[in-house]
Amino acid sequence: MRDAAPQTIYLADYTPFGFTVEEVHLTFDLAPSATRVTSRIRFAPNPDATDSTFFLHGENLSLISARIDGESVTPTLTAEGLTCDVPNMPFLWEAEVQIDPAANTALEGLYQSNGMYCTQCEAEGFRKITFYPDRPDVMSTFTVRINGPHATLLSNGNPVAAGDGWAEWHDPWPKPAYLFALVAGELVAHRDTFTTSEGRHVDLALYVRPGDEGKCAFGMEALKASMTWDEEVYGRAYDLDVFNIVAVDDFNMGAMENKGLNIFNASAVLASPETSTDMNFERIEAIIAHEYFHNWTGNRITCRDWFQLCLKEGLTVFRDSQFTADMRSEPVKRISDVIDLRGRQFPEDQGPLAHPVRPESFQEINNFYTATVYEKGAEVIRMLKTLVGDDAYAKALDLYFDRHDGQACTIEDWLAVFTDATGRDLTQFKRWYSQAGTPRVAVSESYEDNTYTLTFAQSTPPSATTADPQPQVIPLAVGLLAPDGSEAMGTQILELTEASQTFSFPGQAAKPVPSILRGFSAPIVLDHGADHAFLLAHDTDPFTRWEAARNLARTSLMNTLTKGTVPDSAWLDGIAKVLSDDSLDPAYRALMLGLPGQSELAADLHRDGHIPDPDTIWTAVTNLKQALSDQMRDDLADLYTAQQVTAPYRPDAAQAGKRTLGNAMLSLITRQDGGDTAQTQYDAADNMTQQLAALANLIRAGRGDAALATFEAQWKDDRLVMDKWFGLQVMEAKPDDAADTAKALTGHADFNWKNPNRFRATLGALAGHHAGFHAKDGSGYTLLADWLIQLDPVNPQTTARMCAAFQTWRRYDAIRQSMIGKELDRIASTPNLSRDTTEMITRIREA
Ligand code: B3K
Ligand code: ZN
Repeated sequence: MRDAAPQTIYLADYTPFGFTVEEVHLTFDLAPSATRVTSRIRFAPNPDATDSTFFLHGENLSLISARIDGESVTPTLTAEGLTCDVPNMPFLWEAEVQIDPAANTALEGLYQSNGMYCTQCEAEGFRKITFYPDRPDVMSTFTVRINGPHATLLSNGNPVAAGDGWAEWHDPWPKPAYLFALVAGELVAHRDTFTTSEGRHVDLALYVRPGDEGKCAFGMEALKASMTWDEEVYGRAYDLDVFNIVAVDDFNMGAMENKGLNIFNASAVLASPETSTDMNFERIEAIIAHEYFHNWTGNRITCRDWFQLCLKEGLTVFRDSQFTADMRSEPVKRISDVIDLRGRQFPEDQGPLAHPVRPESFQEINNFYTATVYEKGAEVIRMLKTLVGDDAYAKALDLYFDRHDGQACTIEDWLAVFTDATGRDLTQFKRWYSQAGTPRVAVSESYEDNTYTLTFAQSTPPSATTADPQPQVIPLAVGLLAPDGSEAMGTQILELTEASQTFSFPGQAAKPVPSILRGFSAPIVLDHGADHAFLLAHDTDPFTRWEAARNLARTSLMNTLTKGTVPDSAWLDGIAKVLSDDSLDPAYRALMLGLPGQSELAADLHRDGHIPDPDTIWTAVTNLKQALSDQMRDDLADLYTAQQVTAPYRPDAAQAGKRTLGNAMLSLITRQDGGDTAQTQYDAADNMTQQLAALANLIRAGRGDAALATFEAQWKDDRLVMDKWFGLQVMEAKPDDAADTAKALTGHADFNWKNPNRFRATLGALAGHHAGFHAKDGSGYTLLADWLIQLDPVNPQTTARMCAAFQTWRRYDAIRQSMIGKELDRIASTPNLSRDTTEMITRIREA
């Protein structure tokens, strides 16, 4: 169905709704193509509002009847909702609508997935269920009755009563409509219980389709660990008698924090050693924690309007990263987050889709669930904590929960608790919420009369939404190392506030080596020609030590790409030493080995005034890996053997770290033995981490066909594993074959393109294969555009999200730009293109 005409919404235009909602009663009579939704809603005039227009959102609804205080009324209907004359006093609104969950392929509102009913309402999906003021600042209690012939009938809150073919739920906590949820189907429950620090007994259940019972235990343990952690670290206890999670096969993103009834993409909750990799386990643990943590940061305290999305998302990402750091390894988590930030957020901040952490306008809010809002939003909170200190952060958070529980808030409210708790003026700091773009900080140094001096110059390039960026408050964690490698000055936080600032460190007997941006204390790009080899050998901060290795690798690659030089021995020697250092955590050593992403190298080349060539980048990276493999040839087998785990599989950090390093060694070994060791590992593997890594190596070595066939035969009935099979073939394809491989896979009988996981596994993998997507003949661009055009009318959200693959197009040569430009034009001129995709393509084309 055609979306309503695109309209730009502005933060500056916010006004409160003219009515408050006292309570909501909903009755669902479920039928696949004709579900009836009856609503009884008590409204009252809102004394805080100036506009008393009674407008209820509603999309794709057939209105059967409407009544006010029992009298039939005839509202005025538009494509976006309805208006109606209402009394100037409290009144009861009743409406009956009919909807078609079976035809809802957009997976927003009430839809069916493999015969099961489920909902996704954030951000604006509730209006596809019934007429309602579908905005986060309208909060109410909900009572829900579900009538349907299903074994499982779930909604938010606590169960009230149930009988044959019906169930009633009541959620006592006022909530916005975006947190509404309903699930109905023939599901099985994996149950447990939890007693909160306040003595509340909570029944926990993870609902899955029959056959998936064996994949629930890990998710349940992660849930209990999250509940405990939030009590211990943030003093936040759970507040209902039940907490339910449901796994759904067709879902547009990872998961959703609906009050008391979290709905998860099956891939973000189901896990077993045979079917899930260590990375899957870690991701699942983090997403379960994230959704659970939303109960306080998002649900109890929600957003006034969608511009404030980072209020809940930035904070909740920050909290889940703290949780993972506590559960696993803090440095490994920090480094992984930085890799992710540079891979996903920096391109956004530095391209046509740049927007502030708190955007000021949008057409389709679903397009703003971005790495900037989430991950940079979390970085901003991390900086705030660094600036005020741990104790003041805890005090400010307590104040936030005390002051705003039950409210719909803004970033101003959030910053005010920090100011009130610490006395600190955050006026300049607030620029992190209003300015887009990644600040660059250039470093220069001098040393005279035993005084060492560092000068920092910050600047942020202008971007699509921020024409004239002003200096930011940048906390720089800095340490100094003496020439013998010992620490001359422990970590200090320097606060940059000016465009250029100098800091002096007297009493230095010899010129020290600075270690700057320890712990990645701010989301910036640091321009610093430091002695990276020295820092790699001696730095005491795990992040900057890792960064030193990264910088050596980057320098080697950039020299190869711009000057044609061979791989640099500084990196090769430094890494060889680190790899053999058994005192270092294997997971950390594996991270040391990683190279900058190929897209990241393209961005660096572009910034330095070169035109990046994806094939050349691919070759340079491949040659560097080969050089390391050659240099370490004699040690690889021992290093590999030392990482083999003989104990039964556990997805914990210690075992996972060994497997990560072991598999990093395997890929170096494959460059020597052509895949013999990989074949042995494949044949012996009893868990997915080992099986999948071996398969990847076999494909890379050009001998993957047999293993791919046995893998398919073994796993053809497991959707989540088959997603890996689809994705891996594209990821591991040679650049010239990637588009063909993806194209062939889209012809496979199991390529269900309407399933977002399968679509992303295949075409998302192509978009992520730098040299493959940017293949010279344009085949990658055309294939992706063909599929985006096909998917758009079916699922605009997933389509729009994948358009971001084109956001970096202005970096490349004229021929590639012209080919991408044509594909963007082709998408843009598709009749009836969704609002979501139209907005994304328009922004990308304006670059
Ligand atoms: N809040 C949801 C995301 C909703 C996305 C809507 N397009 C998941 C999360 O961030 O926890
Ligand atoms: Zn979230």
